[in-house]
Amino acid sequence: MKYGHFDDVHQEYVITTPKTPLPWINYLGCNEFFSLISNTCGGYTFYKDAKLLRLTRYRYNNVPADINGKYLYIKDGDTVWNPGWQPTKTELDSYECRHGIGYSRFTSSKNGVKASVLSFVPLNDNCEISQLTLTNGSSEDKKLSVFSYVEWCLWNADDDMKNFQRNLSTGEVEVQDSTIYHKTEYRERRNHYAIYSVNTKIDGFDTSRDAFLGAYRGADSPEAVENGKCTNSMASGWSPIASHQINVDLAAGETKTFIFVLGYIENPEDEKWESYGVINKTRAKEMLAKYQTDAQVEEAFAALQAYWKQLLARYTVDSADEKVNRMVNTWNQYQCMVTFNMSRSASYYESGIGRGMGFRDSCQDLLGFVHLIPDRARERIIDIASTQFQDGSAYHQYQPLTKKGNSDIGSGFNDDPLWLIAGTSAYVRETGDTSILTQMVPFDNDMSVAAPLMDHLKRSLDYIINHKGPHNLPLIGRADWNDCLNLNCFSAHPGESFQTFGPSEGPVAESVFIAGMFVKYGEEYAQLCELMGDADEAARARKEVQAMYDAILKDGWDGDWFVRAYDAYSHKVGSKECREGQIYIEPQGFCVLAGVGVKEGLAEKALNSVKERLDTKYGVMILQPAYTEYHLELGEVSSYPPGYKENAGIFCHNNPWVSIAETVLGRGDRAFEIYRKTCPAYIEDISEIHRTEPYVYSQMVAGKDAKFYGEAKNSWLTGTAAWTFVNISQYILGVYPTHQGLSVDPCIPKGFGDFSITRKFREGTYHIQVKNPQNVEKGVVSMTVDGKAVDGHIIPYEKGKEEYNVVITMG
Ligand code: BGC
Ligand code: IFM
Repeated sequence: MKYGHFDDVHQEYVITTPKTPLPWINYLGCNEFFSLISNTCGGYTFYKDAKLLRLTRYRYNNVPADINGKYLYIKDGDTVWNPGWQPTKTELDSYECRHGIGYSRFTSSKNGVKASVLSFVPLNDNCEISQLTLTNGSSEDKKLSVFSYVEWCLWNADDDMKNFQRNLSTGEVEVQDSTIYHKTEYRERRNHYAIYSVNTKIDGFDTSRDAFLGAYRGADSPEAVENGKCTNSMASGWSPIASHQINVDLAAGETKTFIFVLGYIENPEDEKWESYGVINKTRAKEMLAKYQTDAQVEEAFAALQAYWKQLLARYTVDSADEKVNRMVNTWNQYQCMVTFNMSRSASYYESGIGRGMGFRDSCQDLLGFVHLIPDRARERIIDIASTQFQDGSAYHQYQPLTKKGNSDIGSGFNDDPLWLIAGTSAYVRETGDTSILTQMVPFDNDMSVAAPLMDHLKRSLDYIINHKGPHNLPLIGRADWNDCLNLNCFSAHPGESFQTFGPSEGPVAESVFIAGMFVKYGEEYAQLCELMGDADEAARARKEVQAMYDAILKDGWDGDWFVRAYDAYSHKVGSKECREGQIYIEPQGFCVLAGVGVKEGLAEKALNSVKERLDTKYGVMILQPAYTEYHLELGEVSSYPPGYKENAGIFCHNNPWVSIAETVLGRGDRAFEIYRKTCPAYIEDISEIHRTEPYVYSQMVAGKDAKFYGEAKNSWLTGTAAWTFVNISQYILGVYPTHQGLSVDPCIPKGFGDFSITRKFREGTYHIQVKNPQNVEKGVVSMTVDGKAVDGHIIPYEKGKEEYNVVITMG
């Protein structure tokens, strides 16, 4: 069942009912100011850091779900309604929400009045604009009142929902003309405040939540709206809000617009006060002056659209498969941008107060983002590397505002170091910019101990080399990519604090997955060494890679698939020797995509085992059989009920690893089958089962052992976005950046037909036509570049050249 449809022309998803199975959200903002906005106008706003600089409050665990947003109420006689349906939930005569690229547009009507709200964050200002257009489509003149409503968060969102003894006494506001200023905390060391303004004279306001809503009421029935009159309340402590009242006379057929601006302002120290206690409003007024007229808003909106157009034009495909075109050209790349910006911090499943930026997560997000804005990728790599320790290990997370490693969580996830090589290699292959490798980067953010980035990568590699276990496989530490495989740490309560009172032999658990990563990224590191003219170091790395390869074949192979790990007692995990959890997806995908076992014929066996044992109609499960009991020696993985999350869920993130692995073997049909099963555009018509947004990937779909088999959770912020984009763009469609130039080597399903790709790469635009007269799955028989035959399938990069016309013939 569908709750809307794709509009490919406008690159929008059109939601036609507010009653979607779960809130279906969008993200506004590209740089530092962000809003989450659901299809019923729920969501919240923050500047840079969802935990530390939260502008508006969101209410977690609320019933009904998704309450608190930026609401507009329309009072028409006795009827009060919202263009996004919530919170009044007044039945609408029509409703539509269009989630677009960096904007959302709501169009609804009630009793002859049509309201359209366009919300977006303009490119160069820290604010969200909501342009309300009201049209009286009835034959009578109307006297309406419009009420806006946002509830301020007292900045630190974590403290905001805990520290009531203090917070209920700190709230402060100012009101001047049509602008409400939220200045809580300004009187201490702070230099920031928020504003909510509208471009017209107002007929009243409220800044006290209790005054606006009334005692014992919620946002679904504000007393002020019911009375048709704000109370001009001035909040002092308690819960400050911002509400404007605008009385609107709307003649039959007439249209009026209003521009609401929610903004964040930072004043330098010397401009803080107009007079003590009265904030300096100059910068706020300058910002507001830019968004006073419809023409200004239209211009800002056009600029945002143009910005996105040129970004998404960096990789486009034109094939006979409209779903592939739709995902590649729009939604997958869009989700890559959002995950790059948010890491795993703020979504409807990540509270924004828990995690900051993840080390491994952000490195992987780079893989799907680096072709869009390489400069921002560069900056991110430096930020991430700056949280590395001198021994090559790394903080698992860091806070985006401070960019400092998070010591509550610390380090010890032994896959982390290698992801830095992955991200850096992707950046250098994309841009050819080797200057990043010589840039001095601190350890643990301490500039007095710094080293060139290349040295950081060496330490990443050496960390693995220096931390091997009894089978010469990498030690897993607290966990590897699979956070829940806690083989050394027996956590008393799964998911809570880890205690390392492991077995007396010490933390010797090993990971075959990290071994596969080492083979892949050890080789990428060696290539970087060669680029830097260090042949000796490249040779050293390759020798280590070979040793790891051999160790995998010796002790990481189980007969029909790769072993997952060795636990702290050196027992196999993910082996036919186990009663449950016999086969795991991660080492099958990653070892094979790294090339392990290909020439020995093991890779094919491993992938056939995946198909036989892990495949479902909704995607490939992470392991089988599911753990039915809790295992102290395995940790959190066995804490989930069977079929959910890391315990036999369909973890979408590593489905592309298996799909890529299939392309390594040249099996295009199977690679595409795996791609298709989790692909949002392909499963749109089972939205009542899948439930999360049909335009983006979710982290997990419940596996076949789960009660709600096929139901997705944790949409938006997942490494699935980057990895599926890497898979479809670089392996299936086959346009892969190498240090020498773009390689084109597709691996497609039979019957996919000819297709063309336009790809911006360094200074050039590549127009690539792929012909497949023999209908093969893989193989390039010839290539011409600008009409001239070129051997192989790497388009030689020519510095400064702007246009390349390439024809590839498969066969
Ligand atoms: C979740 C994982 C997550 C980890 C770290 C676990 O409870 O299941 O998906 O990565 O916590 O936050
Ligand atoms: O790899 C992790 C990721 O860092 C966070 N989400 C879950 C994944 C698998 O455990």
